[in-house]
Amino acid sequence: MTGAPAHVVLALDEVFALSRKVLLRHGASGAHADAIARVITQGQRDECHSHGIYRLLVCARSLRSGKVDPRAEPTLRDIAPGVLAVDAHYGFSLLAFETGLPVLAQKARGQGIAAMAINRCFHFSALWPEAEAIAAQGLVGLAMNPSHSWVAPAGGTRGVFGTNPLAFAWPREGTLPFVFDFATSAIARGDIELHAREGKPIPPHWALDGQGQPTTDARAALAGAMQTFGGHKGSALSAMIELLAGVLIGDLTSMESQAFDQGAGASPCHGELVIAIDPRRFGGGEAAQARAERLFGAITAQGARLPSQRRFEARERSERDGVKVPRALYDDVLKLLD
Ligand code: NDP
Ligand code: PYC
Repeated sequence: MTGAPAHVVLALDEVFALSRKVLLRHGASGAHADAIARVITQGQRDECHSHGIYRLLVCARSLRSGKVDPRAEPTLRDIAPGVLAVDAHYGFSLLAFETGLPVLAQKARGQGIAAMAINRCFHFSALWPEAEAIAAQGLVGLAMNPSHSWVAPAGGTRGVFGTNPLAFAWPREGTLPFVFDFATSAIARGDIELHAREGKPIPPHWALDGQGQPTTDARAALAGAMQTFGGHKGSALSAMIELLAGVLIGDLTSMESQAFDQGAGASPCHGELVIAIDPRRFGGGEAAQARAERLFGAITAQGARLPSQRRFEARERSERDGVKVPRALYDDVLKLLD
């Protein structure tokens, strides 16, 4: 007996239109709905499943919590020749990023390097779309942010750090940039949530249960504490992100963001630090691009892959064939329109 197909296939413009409709239905302004729908479509397109269509459920929950201002208009503040702050005014982060990017790029070109602090934003998205947007301007990009204190420090058992992503992009001539973007936890929390939704076990190094023991049960992991990647190394990087994208920019750490949520279950509210570097203004000179290409060539020549290669292949496939969305997830998203 054949049942309903396990997946639905959507064209990218259908993903965008559906996302936009859900967001508008939950009160987002047109500008926020556009900025969010663009990034959710990019996530699904690149098969970044933890940050694709699934995020519509998270955004809707955040909007229903009443914590997010769905119509907030970001404002810019010029802090120094190389420093810009964008106040999201408790709206989602993506419109704030889009608003600040042209000024950040202009400052980076003028100064060689510039930093943008995004403050008071609700944050749910992957960072590679932002790193790629910086690289598309011919600039090197770095982005990082805290989240909620779900992650235990190496050697500990209780949450202190967020899943704290770190993204980097290096522009390349005539081809897609070199990009990596990873949580400093062993895996993004969104992936554990997807395992929990689908009733699938997780690898034991991802998280500890409530008794501080490694667990393969996704629900026990969500109730316990996640682990950092690479033990003490991920732990130190995660602490750095709390300091740079929390304390330094005058915004919340992951522990403070968790407290701010007061159990509402909204996306974390905190800041983000974005850095742009103009490679033409440093000492690498004309040879820099060719030398970078030699480095990438030495990686791929031995059969290793560059980070983002999987995503870029997925992108090509999705642009051609559309994206596959699990039927249960699609149905849950449609329910958001009821
Ligand atoms: P992954 O572990 O899936 O991937 C991390 C990076 O490593 C990617 O750039 C990936 O490229 C690359 N990579 C994976 N395998 C290899 C390999 N064999 N060789 C070379 N490179 C490889 O990501 P995470 O689960 O850590 O994070 C997923 C997303 O979650 C990120 O986009 C992040 O921004 C987001 N996130 C957002 C948070 C927030 O607060 N907003 C919090 C935490 C995470 P590829 O994609 O091509 O596989
Ligand atoms: O997947 O860890 C995660 C995450 C946190 C906030 C947004 N995504």
